[in-house]
Amino acid sequence: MKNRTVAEILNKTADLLEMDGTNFRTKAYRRAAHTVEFLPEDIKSVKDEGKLEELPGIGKNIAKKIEEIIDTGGLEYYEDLKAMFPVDFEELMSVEGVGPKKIKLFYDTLGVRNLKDLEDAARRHKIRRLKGMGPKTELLILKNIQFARTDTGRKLLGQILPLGKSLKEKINGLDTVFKVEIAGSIRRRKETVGDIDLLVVADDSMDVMDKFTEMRGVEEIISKGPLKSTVRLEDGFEVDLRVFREESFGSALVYFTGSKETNVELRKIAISKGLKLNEYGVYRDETMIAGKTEEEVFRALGMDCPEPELRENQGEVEAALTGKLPDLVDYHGIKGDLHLHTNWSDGNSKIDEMVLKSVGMGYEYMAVTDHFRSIWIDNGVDEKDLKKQLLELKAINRELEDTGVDMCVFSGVEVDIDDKGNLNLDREVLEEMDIVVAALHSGLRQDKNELTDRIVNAMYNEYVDIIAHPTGRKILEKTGYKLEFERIVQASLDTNTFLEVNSDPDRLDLNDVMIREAIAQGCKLVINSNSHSLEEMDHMELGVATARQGWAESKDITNTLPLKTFKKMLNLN
Ligand code: DGT
Ligand code: CA
Ligand code: CA
Repeated sequence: MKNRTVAEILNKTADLLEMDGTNFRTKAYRRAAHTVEFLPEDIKSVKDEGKLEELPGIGKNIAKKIEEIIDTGGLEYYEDLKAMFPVDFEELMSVEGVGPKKIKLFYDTLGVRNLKDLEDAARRHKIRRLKGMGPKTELLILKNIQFARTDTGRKLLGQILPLGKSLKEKINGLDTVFKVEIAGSIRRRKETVGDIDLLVVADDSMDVMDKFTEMRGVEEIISKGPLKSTVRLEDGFEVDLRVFREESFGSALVYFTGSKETNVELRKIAISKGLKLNEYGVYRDETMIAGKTEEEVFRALGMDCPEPELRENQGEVEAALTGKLPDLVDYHGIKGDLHLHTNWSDGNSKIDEMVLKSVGMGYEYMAVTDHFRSIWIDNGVDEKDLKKQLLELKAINRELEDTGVDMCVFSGVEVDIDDKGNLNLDREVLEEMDIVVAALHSGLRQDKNELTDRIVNAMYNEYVDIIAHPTGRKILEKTGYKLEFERIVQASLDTNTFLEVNSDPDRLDLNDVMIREAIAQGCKLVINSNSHSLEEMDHMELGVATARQGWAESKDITNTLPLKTFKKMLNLN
């Protein structure tokens, strides 16, 4: 047995002891764990020589425990402690900032047993009401939960959505298939996805299952039956495919779109109306009264049909019952991408290629916002480049006008916010730019207050229009920097600076929770792709999905405005 494994069990024992407050015993186990972990020789040979007690911090009692671990691979004392608290301790401990004491508090007061419970409690604002907690801790916990999910085999939505869509197309191409839809977390557009769920209506379900399980890219057939099959793809990703009769397709969609939590609420409503709801339909007594379409199912329950992005049991059920669902921003509602990098800086496409792509995407405008050179961005543009670029943009706009193409290309730049909150670019240059995007790229180890000050300071710069990727998070990689988000929101309102929803699949920043909070305060946002290539411009839909998850409507998103209104809003001419 490795020293590290022994140390780990000792540390976990210390964690459990710490739930009841740090006492000398906790400290003793921690010290012992440390000694074992950093011991140059093999702990087993020390034990065999009978010299455990000679090690620093290891007394008779802990020496016995170490012997037990080495001999049996486990520790009864640890198991006993674990049994006292029926919580998924390791899962909860994996959330940065959540330690034994908080776990005990959450369990005692809110009954939190696992990550899902913790997420629910935080989303329902139950954490902020606890002693010693507040809205900020709550928000931080939510952020860190996403991060903690790194090891759970979840993948980025941006990675899986294209795969899901191509599977859907493939299956749709089968002769015996009438209908196919993506369900599950992908349909809800959750930022990370556990597996792909597909629902099918088909003539001959066994034929569909044969073709599905024999598809190229399938590495392993996990299960195969006439109604449900599961396969693992070569990249390790699992796909569930289920076949339903057409009359049940709507209720199957409702059920397998989830979320589980929303389903629970829906079933309660069905029961309260004397109905039964399952994946096959809505029933009164034994008679099926709805099931073919989702709308029909929701109507039978006396409610409007919430968009899939809303189905996280975050108030959408009540809104659907009272006719108060939001009119979510449309996937085709974006009129222009305001954060684009070209080959003038670190992008790999030319301006005119990005212009063509924007036209193809149905935009009315776009902004070229190359990085301004700084110590952090050495392949950025400098003042001279920007002056030259302005001339090129003028020429491009003239040409677009001459050829009757309705596209306006705004000039712009993405500037660093330095460690004092200033921009490293002269006023005269900023003044020339239509769109100034500012962001933090460095000095991120400052404390929350300082980081917030820097962003707020940049917002008060009269030329700054947009704060890009405001929290700096990378999904599955790192939580964002710590910010006082209420102050950012307030400054956004006071200065009319837009917070960005960045569509980069790794970022999706702001996230759904912050979007909802910001728009509730009246903030205006923009959704940008932050592209460095033509392909990345297609990421816009991920940003829109995130905004929809944050209940954003068209009125909340400034770049849904048509060109004329948009220009007026930004004082551009
Ligand atoms: P994922 O795959 O972890 O990203 O998340 P989902 O939501 O896609 O979850 P998944 O694939 O386990 O199941 C798909 C949907 O099926 C889920 O959103 C709701 C429904 N569902 C699955 N199991 C249950 C269950 O035990 N109870 C209820 N009410 N619904 C379930
Ligand atoms: Ca799923
Ligand atoms: Ca599934």
